[in-house]
Order: sequence, then structure tokens, then C-alpha cells
Amino acid sequence: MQTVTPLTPLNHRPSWKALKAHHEQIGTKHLREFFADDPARGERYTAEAEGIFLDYSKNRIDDQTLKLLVQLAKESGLRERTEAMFLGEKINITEGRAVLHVALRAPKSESIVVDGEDVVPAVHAVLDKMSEFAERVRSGVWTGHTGKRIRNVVNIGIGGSDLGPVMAYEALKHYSQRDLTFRFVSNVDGSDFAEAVHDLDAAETLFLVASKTFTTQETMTNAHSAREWALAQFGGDEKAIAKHFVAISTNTKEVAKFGIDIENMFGFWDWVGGRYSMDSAIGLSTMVAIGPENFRAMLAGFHAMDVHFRTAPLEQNLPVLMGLLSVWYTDFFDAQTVAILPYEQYLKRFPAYLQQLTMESNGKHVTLDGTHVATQTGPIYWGEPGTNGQHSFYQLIHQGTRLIPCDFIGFYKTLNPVGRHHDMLMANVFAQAEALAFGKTAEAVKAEGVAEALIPHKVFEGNRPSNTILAECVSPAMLGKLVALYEHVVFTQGVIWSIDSFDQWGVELGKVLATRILGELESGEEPAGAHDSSTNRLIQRYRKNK
Ligand code: G6Q
Repeated sequence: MQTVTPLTPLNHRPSWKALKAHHEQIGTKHLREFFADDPARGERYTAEAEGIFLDYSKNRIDDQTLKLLVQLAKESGLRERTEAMFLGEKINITEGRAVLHVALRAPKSESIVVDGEDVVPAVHAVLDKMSEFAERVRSGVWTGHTGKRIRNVVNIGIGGSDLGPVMAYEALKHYSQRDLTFRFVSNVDGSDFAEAVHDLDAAETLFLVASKTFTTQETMTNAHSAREWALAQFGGDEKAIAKHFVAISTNTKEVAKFGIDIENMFGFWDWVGGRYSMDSAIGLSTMVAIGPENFRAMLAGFHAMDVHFRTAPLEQNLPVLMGLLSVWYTDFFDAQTVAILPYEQYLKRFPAYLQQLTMESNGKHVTLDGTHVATQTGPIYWGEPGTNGQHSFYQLIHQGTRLIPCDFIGFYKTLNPVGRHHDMLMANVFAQAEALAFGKTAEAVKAEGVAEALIPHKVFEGNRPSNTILAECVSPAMLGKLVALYEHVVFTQGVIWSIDSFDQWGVELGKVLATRILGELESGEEPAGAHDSSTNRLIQRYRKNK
């Protein structure tokens, strides 16, 4: 790893100190006051780009806050770091890698050079190969070992090789080829695999084994079980494998070892991080589902947001504004989480997808130069689609003791116009954001004739911040824009916190320990008891009862 010149700690940057003082002045000011002082803020604190409208007026900020946050972005080198990413510099310093998910959606005319090689032609070559394959499966030209048409596509992958494909499939189901069934297997828990294939015929099933490294324990275990499951139905005929398994990976050697024809391997590169890979070959299941043309529309959506992030002034830049606002709450209000609340059933896996994108990227405790961070970093992202969440956890957001900034996401149009459903859905978006911001005072409750003793229980303090994002409708292009929006929110946060948003060392320790413990669980001899007393007892108990 290259040595990094010591960085100015975040809390020593001039704008940070100014923000601290500013927070002391306005930190307790109520959104009711903000709106009373500035009645037009609902019109002013908005930004729009690429068909995405952001209303950020219900945040606990004023012009000075924004000025200082933008200054913080400048002092933290956001523009320079953004350029470094787009130019293919090795900004993932702990792994010595470029960070080029933006190259995955770069048009053919662009050129991005990594280690002396333009990567854009290679990206398009893989896209063309994926398109050809997807068309063959979709049209029935690709047949299985017995000559039957493929009806089921099972993606086997985990983490970045699963969450993006599942989310995108769910989000874009409306655009999918409905005579194909899609399933996703990720967990090493055998039930995941068993349930995914229990009603499938191997002769009509195609497995996409998605693994950047092709060594991930869960994925390889599931892939081997799939291989055995298929071979059992094909009378052990190994020749069947080539027709029913394809690989998405960067590791040709391991793919070949598994028995997959490397002609049927779709590659990508070490400069694509797992959680940033749904628009690479890892998105093959998405492409088979929605078709190459829709997939390319999705890539164009990603690219449009990339261009906006790279070029729009910071003050009108959607990812920059959202990133800075989350830093404001995380570091100055001690907010620990951000709720992602899509009012769109098709986006039901979007919060889960963002969990990985945000938390694996920015859950870091040291800065790029290896010193302990001076402030809190990555907030916990979580959420569920509305209106379901309203009937479960919104209580805590409205009346609990924690500050939970929310991102509401809604669309002008639904893909399934049924009666009044969509207006009802959207009425809830606006109502929730309004209720969170303005609450309900004791006077208002009293005026309704509520009994004295009940009044405190019925008070809504309000002053709970939110963003509202509005867009046309769920489409491949819009999904690309939304994902890229949050990718760049994460990037913005990471630059302010001076952390490496692109490594994930935190997942390693557990993996190493699990490998060691697995041996102890399966061993014929009583293990030596080399752990702490708690772990030793748990292992003993499991061995006895399994
Ligand atoms: C993502 C992470 C991680 C990764 C999985 C699967 O950024 O690196 O979630 O995607 O561990 O890895 P493979 O694709 O190598 O199987």
C-alpha cells in the first residue's frame, strides 16, 4: 500500500469549526421556525437533475449551513477526488486499485485509461457478449442438454454478486420476460438452495454462477450443490454442465476448474467493487430478464447521473447535497441512522441493496492515512417500502427519542394504475414528511378536546428531517439514475470523512474464524477448546445436539 501523507483531521478543517459554531446556534431550531422565517424555502431548497427532483427543504438547515457544508466539501477536496476516480487513479489505496464502476456505463466514445490501457472497449466487448447470450436465452435458441428450452434462471452469488441482481430484478420485473422464472440463491444455509430449486426441472434450468473471485465459500458451496443436483437429473452426464452453467467472474482459472466452459464466462475487472457491480457482467440475470436494450437504457441512466455528479455545481448537485446533509446529521446531531423509504413496491429490495452499498463502503474507523477518525462515520442505512413501514416502525421515527433522517422516494406515475391506489400511496409520502417536520403541538391536541392525561401521548414534537425525492416512474433508466445517485452520495461522504470507501477488510476476520471452526464442528475428535469459554461451550453444545 502506498504511504499517505498525513491528512488534516476533519475536525481541524476551518469549515468544520465554523459548522460546529453554527450548529450551536441553529441545532435546536425547529423546522416550524425555519419555515416561518423563510416561507418560500419549500421552493428554494430544491434541486433537479436527470428527471430526479429533490426537495431538501425539510432539513434543519439554512443558507449558512449550506454555504459551510459546500465549503467543507471543497476543503475536503471533493472535486479533486471525484476527478481522480473518473480518471482511473488508484483511489482504493488499501487494495491498490482504481475505482471505476463509472467506466461500466461509459459510452463507447469515451476513453478511460488504467495501467496504460483504455478499459472502455473491453467493457463494451463484454456487454456485446452478454447481449448475444441474453438474446439466445430469451428467444429459446439456447437450449439445455436435452434440447429443452430454458425456462428458469438461477443466479448463485452473495453480497455484491447477489444484492444488486435481486434488487434490479424486483425493481424491473414489469419489464421482464414473464415466461422466464428468476431465482436467487445466496445463503450458505442449504434451505436457500433447496427452496430455489425444489420445483424446477434441471433440463430447463440455467445457473449463473456470479462470483468476482470464484472462491467465495457460500457461492462455491451452492454452485457445487447445484452441479450435483443437475447431474443427478442428467444421469451424471458431465457434458450437461456446459449447457446449464455459466460463470460471471474475474478468475478464469477457477471457472475452468469448476468445469464451466470459459467460452461461457463473462468477465469483469478488479477495478469494479462487488457492491458497485450490478451494472457489470454481474448484472447478467438482469439483462436476461429485461433484455439488452433495457439494460443499456439502465446504463445510460447511470451515466447521466455520473455526468451530473462530475459537472454540476456543488450547490445544485444531488449526490453532493444528500451526502453533505447526511454528514451534517451524523456528525453534528449524533444521528445514527438514515431511513430509506421508497413508496414503490417494485423498490422493495432497494433499502437492502443500499445497506451494503453504504455500510460496507463507509463503515470505517480509520482515515486514509491510517489514523483513527475524529468523528462518526457511516450511518446505518435501513428501511422498507411505504406504506407498509407506517404500520410498523414509523412510530419510533415520529415519537421516539432518536433523530432519524428519512429519504422518501416517490413517483408521479405507477406502472400499475389500479383505481385510486397511486394517489393514496403518494398522499402518504407527503403526509409523512409533513407530520415528521411539523408534528402536532400540545395546544393543537388540546383543541381537539383530548383528555388532559392523554395530551403528552398524542403530541408529535416534529422537527424530524427528511428529503423527498420524486421522479417519473420506475424504469431501467430511472433505476440506473437512482443507484448512481446513492453511489455518489456514498462517495461524497467518504471524501468528507477521508476514508477508503472501496475496501472491506471488516468482513475478513469472521471468514477466517468460520473456516477454523468448521473443522472443529466436523472433526471426529473433541476439539481442543482453543477459544474463549463462551465459544468453546457453544461449539461443544452444537456438536452434541446436531
Ligand atoms: C462487495 C464485497 C462483497 C462481495 C461478496 C462476493 O463489495 O466485496 O459483498 O461482493 O463477498 O464476492 P465474490 O463476488 O468474489 O464471490
